[in-house]
Amino acid sequence: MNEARSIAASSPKLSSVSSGPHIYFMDKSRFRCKNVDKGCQRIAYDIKLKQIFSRYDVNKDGRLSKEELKNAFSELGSHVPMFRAFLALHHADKNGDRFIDIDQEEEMRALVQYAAQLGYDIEGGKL
Ligand SMILES: [Ca+2]
Repeated sequence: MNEARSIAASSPKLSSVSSGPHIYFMDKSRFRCKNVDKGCQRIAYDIKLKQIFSRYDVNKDGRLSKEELKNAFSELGSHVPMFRAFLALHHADKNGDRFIDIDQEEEMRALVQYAAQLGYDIEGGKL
């Protein structure tokens, strides 16, 4: 009897709590998709690209070799990943050591810039 009463008393509260934030979240995400400006989307896209490239430093030496770049461009959906790796090095290897240094801002920015202008669709985030 006591248990039944406490369930009855708590269930309206539970349903209002569970539907409330859900509706709020849906509204919020619709708002976000429609109104965030392109600049913010571009920043998020660049960050994601940087994360993808960083993941491909498989030997963890802090830099991306042509082979590692090839694998990254392959994940990004390139049909010619070796060619893209070659061109990425051409664009972004500023000190000419044939690697993209992940910790070197200038090289990573140039790499991300090169990849971004190719317009890869990363998790539906094509720009
Ligand atoms: Ca370099």
